[in-house]
Amino acid sequence: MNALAKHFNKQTPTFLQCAKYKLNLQEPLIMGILNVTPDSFSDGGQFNNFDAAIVQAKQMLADGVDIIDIGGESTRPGAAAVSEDEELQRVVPLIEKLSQEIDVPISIDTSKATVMYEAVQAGASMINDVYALQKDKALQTAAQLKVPVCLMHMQGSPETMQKNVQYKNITQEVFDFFEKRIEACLEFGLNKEHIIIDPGFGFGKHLQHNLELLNKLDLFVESGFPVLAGLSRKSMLGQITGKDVKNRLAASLAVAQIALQKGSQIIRVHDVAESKDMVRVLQAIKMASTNLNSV
Ligand code: PT1
Repeated sequence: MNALAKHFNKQTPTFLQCAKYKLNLQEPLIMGILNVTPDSFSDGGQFNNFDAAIVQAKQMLADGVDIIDIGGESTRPGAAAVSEDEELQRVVPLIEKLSQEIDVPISIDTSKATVMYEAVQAGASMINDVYALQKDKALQTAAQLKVPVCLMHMQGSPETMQKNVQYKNITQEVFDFFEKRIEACLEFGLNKEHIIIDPGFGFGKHLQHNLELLNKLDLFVESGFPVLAGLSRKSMLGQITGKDVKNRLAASLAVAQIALQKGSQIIRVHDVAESKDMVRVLQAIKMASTNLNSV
């Protein structure tokens, strides 16, 4: 089953080095979502304004965020692509300002090589790519930038991905995809310790696919690559609960907790304060169980 066997790290690395920031992979990391797209799926573009984005980032920091993920192109189902210039204008000034003002790594959520490059020059220290570096020059650029990269699985493209969803064996296919992408990354000289994998919940997947991937997340963790899970407010939670996007906090916490219990190291969330409390509770329970074992 484990098609990633070839690339197995004996153990998941202990740290993730994001430029000057060293993140501890032994405890759950919270990646806070900062969208600067006017059509962002769950905040309705509330934070497309520069100053509001700074305020939101500072709030996330106060709430205990570990990484801030900045995206200038929406990738929710049905979203249209934006031009490179537009994306650059949305993210670069914000990253410049934030990286000076707050002491937390910034991740750039983009698939465009130029945006990756400019974002890292502006102060970002991680790349989050829903196309897993498959777009033009993305592999070369990421290798040159020497920052961690999250490789996400997607079937199709955001605009049409929910229209023709097809898998024979979703878990196997997502595994095979990672194997190929990791191989390509290593060929281009990316550091193995800079690779993070993400099954891409909601990206060309039906509810049953998303649930299978969540149930099998521990298999991905066993590959030895850190696993990121992005489930926050997604439509799969709406399908289960019947709630609209504004009322999916409890459902989001439930799935984020499952992802962490299955060993995933990073959760990508909108609600940082609430997620942080959930993480604190999990950590307290884990500590109590290790203490018990040692008596
Ligand atoms: C994700 C992710 C992402 N999700 C990573 N980056 C989005 N690494 C953007 C829905 O079904 O999971 N991992 N960047 C947002 N994309 C979606 C997809 C938003 C599906 C909503 C849905 O509602």
